[in-house]
Formats: sequence, structure tokens, C-alpha cells
Amino acid sequence: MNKNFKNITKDLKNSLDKDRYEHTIGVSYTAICLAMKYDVDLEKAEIAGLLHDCAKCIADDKKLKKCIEHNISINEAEKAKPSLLHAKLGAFIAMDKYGIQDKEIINAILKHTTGSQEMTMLEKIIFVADYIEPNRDKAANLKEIRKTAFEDIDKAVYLIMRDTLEYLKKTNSPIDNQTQKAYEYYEKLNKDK
Ligand code: DGI
Ligand code: FE
Ligand code: FE
Repeated sequence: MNKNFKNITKDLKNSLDKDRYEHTIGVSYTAICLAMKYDVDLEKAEIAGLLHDCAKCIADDKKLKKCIEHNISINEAEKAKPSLLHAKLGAFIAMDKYGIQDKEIINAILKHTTGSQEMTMLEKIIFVADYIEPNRDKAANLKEIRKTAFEDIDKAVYLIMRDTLEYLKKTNSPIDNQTQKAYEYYEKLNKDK
């Protein structure tokens, strides 16, 4: 590991629970592998992977409080399900606490939960690595998506969004506009191929 990231890793070990910390390390290494395949800066992939869930273990009421305190907008879906805010709040903490200034890294953290239309390669890598990292075992179609991730990343993004939306609909969860719009974009992109 890059020496500069040692402190961040140490800090994350304290602020995340054990499973979330292990997931974080898994996402970071998986993101590095995808970055090798798709010609993206390995250190950016590593750091974005490490920090993507840095706000995940903050209690929901505290997440809401911190967002209000720092003028981070809260939409209807986030109001109903504050855990969604860990992406926006994580991007803020990456800048504010960990001193990350790179916009590409911050955007990858910001978009990692809902996805977005026209994501950059680094954004897609974090979105996909989050779903396929080796500690994940419950998600649908993992075997197929893990393989697809290294063959056609746009297709992997689409498959993840399709399965996530199906799960959200089945569980009657509020759907963020961004999640829906991102899905429609990647669905069309894959159909037009
Ligand atoms: O933080 P992680 O668990 O590693 O992964 P994540 O940040 O992708 O969050 C995963 C959860 O977020 C997953 O259960 C699907 C959910 N999610 C994604 N988009 C939406 C959503 N949940 C709701 N309610 N609405 C969304 O639009
Ligand atoms: Fe997350
Ligand atoms: Fe994650």
C-alpha cells in the first residue's frame, strides 16, 4: 500500500465497524484491479475505494444533523432513508477530514450509491467494485457480474442497477431520482450496442 494511505487506513479502522472495514479494503483492492484493466490511475482507485464508505457508520440522526450543519442538500428519498446520505456526507468528509482535493475521487465517492448518467471510468470502477468485492455474498447474479466487470464495465453497471432497482421495488424502498435516471441511461446504452 502507498505510505500516504496508511494513516487513512488506520483512521478508518477506528471509525468503521469490522465488516465495513473489511468491505472497504475489498473495494479498494477490487478498484485497483479494475483500474489496471481500464487504464485508470491506480492510486486514485485505491483512495476512492478506501474512502467511499467513510460516513457509513455514522448514526442516521447524526448524518442528517451533519448534512444540515454543512449545507448538504437532502432530497425526499434521503429524508425517508438517511443511510443514502453516506455517499454525499462521505464525499464531504473525504475533503474536510482527509484533505482529498481531487474532484474525480470526490465525485466517485459522491455517486457510488445511486450511480449517475455518463459516469467517468473511475466512477464506474468504484460503483462496480462496491458491488463485486470479494466479501459480498448476498447480491444477485454476483458470479456473472464479477466476470462482466472485467469484460464490459458499462454492462456490469447496467446489471448492478437493474438488480438493485428490482430489489428496491420488491422491498418497497423509496427510489432516489438519481438511481432511476442512471438506470435508464445505462439500460439504453446497453440496448443501443
Ligand atoms: O454502502 P454499501 O452497502 O457498501 O453500498 P451502497 O452505498 O451501494 O449502498 C447499498 C444500498 O443502497 C443497497 O441496499 C441499495 C441502496 N440504494 C441504492 N440506490 C437507492 C438505494 N436505496 C434506496 N432506498 N433508494 C435508492 O435510490
Ligand atoms: Fe456505500
Ligand atoms: Fe460500499
